[in-house]
This record gives sequence, structure tokens and C-alpha cells, in this order.
Amino acid sequence: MVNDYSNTSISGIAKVLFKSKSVVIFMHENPDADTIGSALVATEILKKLGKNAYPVCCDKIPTSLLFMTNGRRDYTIEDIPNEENIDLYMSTDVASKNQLGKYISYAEKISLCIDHHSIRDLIANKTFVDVNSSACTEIIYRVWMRIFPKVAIPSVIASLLYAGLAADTGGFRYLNTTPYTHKVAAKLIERGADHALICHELFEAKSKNARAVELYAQENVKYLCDGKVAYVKLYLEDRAKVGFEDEDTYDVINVIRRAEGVQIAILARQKDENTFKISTRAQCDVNMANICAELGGGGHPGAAGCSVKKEDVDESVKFIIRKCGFNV
Ligand SMILES: [Mn+2]
Repeated sequence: MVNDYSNTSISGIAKVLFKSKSVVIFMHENPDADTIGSALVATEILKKLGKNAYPVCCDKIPTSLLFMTNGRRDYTIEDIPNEENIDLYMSTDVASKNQLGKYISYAEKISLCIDHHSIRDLIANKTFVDVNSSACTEIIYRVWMRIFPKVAIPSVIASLLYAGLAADTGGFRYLNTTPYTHKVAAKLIERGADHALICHELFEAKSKNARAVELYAQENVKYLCDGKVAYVKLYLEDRAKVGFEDEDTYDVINVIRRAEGVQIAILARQKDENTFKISTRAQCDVNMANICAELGGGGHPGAAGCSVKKEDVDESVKFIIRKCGFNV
């Protein structure tokens, strides 16, 4: 696959890290295991090189992923001591400026992007985008191996990298899983990655609230277009009624897409008074990243999303369904 955005290499990334002294590493909004694992391991690489490094996220770490952060919820810019000394702003797994959330004004300052999303509007002076990497942590693994070829990866680092791989491949089930993904995963298990615990936390353990919203979604899902499209909409009011927080909805899209015959799954969930977040999954030959990009979003061919204004949500969902080739 052609990759138009990359203008540097793994060794180019290493050079930038060597030159820096004090670094901020941005994760994307609604952080997932891949952006968290990537940013935390990049932080450890930098600290091992004697640098100051601060992972940052505009949103809190969701409860389901606190196992990755030793329970730490907040990674705010405001907590960084001596921000004036920062000489490198970088990002991991961030495709668009909007994904910086309340830190969007920092987009201009980011001079190193490490990512695996093809559709993007966040392009830095040094950008490394490998769309063939199943996860951003697969790239960060290569950075570690480049900088510390003879240092055995500590088990904590191995677990963080493994969590990114497992999450972004849906437990090594999605099409983006490659032989190399499995090779990296094998190395990480050799290095002590806690793979069974990670997969349990990512794919099995569910809070009661998450189970509640998934059951609610299952009861309210609409199967459109002869059952090929599964669609559910969650309003702000539903949170109090059903008993869940926004972060509990991360697996709803996967619950509704499992029904036999579903090719496209769409979840529209209200974020605040004015905004809906639309998440999509495609199990057929369409490129959801391109479609969502037309609505200002992005993602991967099989899993993408966008944010839209409240009044535009119904039209946006219809737009997506039509772009997938269905009549609605
Ligand atoms: Mn990712």
C-alpha cells in the first residue's frame, strides 16, 4: 500500500528522540490500548535515554484500561513541570488534529508523528506512518529494537506493547493482523508480556455499566437494508436511564455487528448537548476511513468514525449507509 505521508524512518525517529531533552507525547482522545501503550513505551524509551518525557491525553484513561497505567487516570499538560523547557512535542496513534481534543492548539507544535492510520490531517515535520502495521505499538516496538538492540525488553514494556497489538487486531482476529504482528507478539510473550491477563482485561472483563449499555443497545438496535446494516443511537438521557458513562460504550459497536448478515455497523452516541460521535465497522469491501473522512473523521478501512453536530446526525448516518452502497 502506498504511504504518502511518511518522510522519515525508524532510524529517523531514533535521531529525533536522541536530539530531544524534554518531550511531550500526545495520545488521541477517547484513549485506547494502542495509543496508551505507544505513548507510555515512548516515554520509557526517552527516560532510559536520560530525557524528560511526559505522556499527555485530553481525556481521562477509561476504567477498563487502568490496568495499563497502574490506576493513573489523568495525563494532563497542566501537570507538566516547566513546560517552557519542552523541546519536542510528538504524537502516537493520532491521525487528526481533532483527536487532540482540548489540546488541539498543540497540533502546530507537534514535530514528530508516529502512526498507522492512512487518512490524516495531522502531518508533522517528521511523520512516520506505516499503514501495514497492525498497531502503533508494532512501530514503537521497532523503535525500541533500533535504539536498544541489545537490551531485553522489560516485561512491563512488553505488556504495554502487547496490549496495543491485541486491542487493534481485536485479539489477532482482524484483517490487519499479519505474520509480523504474530512475530512481534511472540517476542513480547518471550519477554514476559502478561498476554492472558491482557486479553482478559481487553476482551472479557466488563463493568456492570458496560454490560448494561450493551444489553440496552442490543434491545434497541435497528437492522436496516435487509439486515445488512446494524444501527443504534444512544442519547445523553440514556446514560442516567440505563446507568452508564460514555467510556462504557467502547464495545457496543462490536456487540451489534455480530448478528448474522450484518455488513455495516454504526453507533451514534451523544457526547454532549451539541455533538454526536459516530463509530462504524465494515465487514465488506468498503473503505470506512475514506467515508468518515468526508465527514471530518478518519480511522481504518474496517473501523472508522467521526464527530457531527446533533442536528446533522441522522443525515450523516444516512450518508454513510448510502456511501456503502445501500439504499436508505
Ligand atoms: Mn492504533
